[in-house]
Amino acid sequence: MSFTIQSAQSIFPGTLVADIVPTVVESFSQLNAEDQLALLWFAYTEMGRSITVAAPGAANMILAQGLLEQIKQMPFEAQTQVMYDLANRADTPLCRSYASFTVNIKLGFWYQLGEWMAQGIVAPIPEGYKLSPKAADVLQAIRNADSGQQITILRNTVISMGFDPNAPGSYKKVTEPVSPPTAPAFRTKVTIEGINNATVLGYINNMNANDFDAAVALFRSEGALQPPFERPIVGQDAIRAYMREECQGLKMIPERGISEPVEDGYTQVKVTGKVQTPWFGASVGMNIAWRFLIDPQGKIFFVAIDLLASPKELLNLVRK
Ligand code: 45D
Repeated sequence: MSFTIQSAQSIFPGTLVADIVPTVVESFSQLNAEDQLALLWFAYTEMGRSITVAAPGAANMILAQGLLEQIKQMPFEAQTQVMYDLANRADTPLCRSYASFTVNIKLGFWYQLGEWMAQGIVAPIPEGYKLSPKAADVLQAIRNADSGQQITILRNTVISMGFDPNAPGSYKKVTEPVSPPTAPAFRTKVTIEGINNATVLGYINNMNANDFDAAVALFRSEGALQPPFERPIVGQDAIRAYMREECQGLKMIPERGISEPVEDGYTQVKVTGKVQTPWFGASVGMNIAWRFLIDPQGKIFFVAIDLLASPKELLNLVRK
């Protein structure tokens, strides 16, 4: 038997992922636009009491500036309508522009609107707004999640807003400036308890150095990378485009792992640890597993990144 991307997806089947994320995102999507906006406002401001979100870099925000200025000039009613349209995925020019943004620009766009809502420049959530019982349940579910799960829920609700005329999964052009890789003298080298696989260590070290070309070169040409709750991204070019858009400034802090040979000269490796996003820095460490399948030539055939169900899962290195 030889591996396929599909069969590779089920290596280390005992890994418990944070199912709460897709469940809550799905319930959220069934709420009406008023409830959605109010709920996000409550969740975001409650979270902001314990963790701070970093302002996005100016270079990345140039693309959203036009839309933001346009919204800033509008009367409150029109501003509210724009936000409802985004949540309703209405087919408007503004919703189409929003959908063309990269993930970070979408987040930066809402970051700015949130700041302006707090300052009274953009229409706030009406004082005393009462969530429907269903929305209140969704908010409670978010409160019960850990901080890494909370920010993933927030992120995933924001990225699906707007109107995307393209087929889902069609790859958008890279529009953000890419920072140069860290100079060799300044690179960090991780150690992972139980792991000395050069490909795995090289992957993490290159990702931490923002060296996506070197990280991609570790993949087989038709290899795949599967982000949390997403389908695999297949092929070196698609993986590179994805990394430039979504992996800048990530800090990966692997802790421990297990490696074992499987059939046909392949090796499966599971590593657990934390990942920090530049949005929240060290104040949120997401509990993550990487499940690698390395081919006989030492190339990455497949790697899945999972958001773990609980911190206890960091110690789950069982093979089956
Ligand atoms: O609607 O090895 C208001 C990969 C109210 C790659 C609002 C990875 C109204 C390979 C509050 C204004 C990337 C997969 C809205 C590893 C309203 C690899 C605003 C993993 C919307 C390890 C809301 C990386 C706002 C990971 C401003 C796991 C919300 C990265 C802002 C995870 C939310 C990154 C923000 C995450 C969320 C980042 C900024 C989860 C950021 C989340």
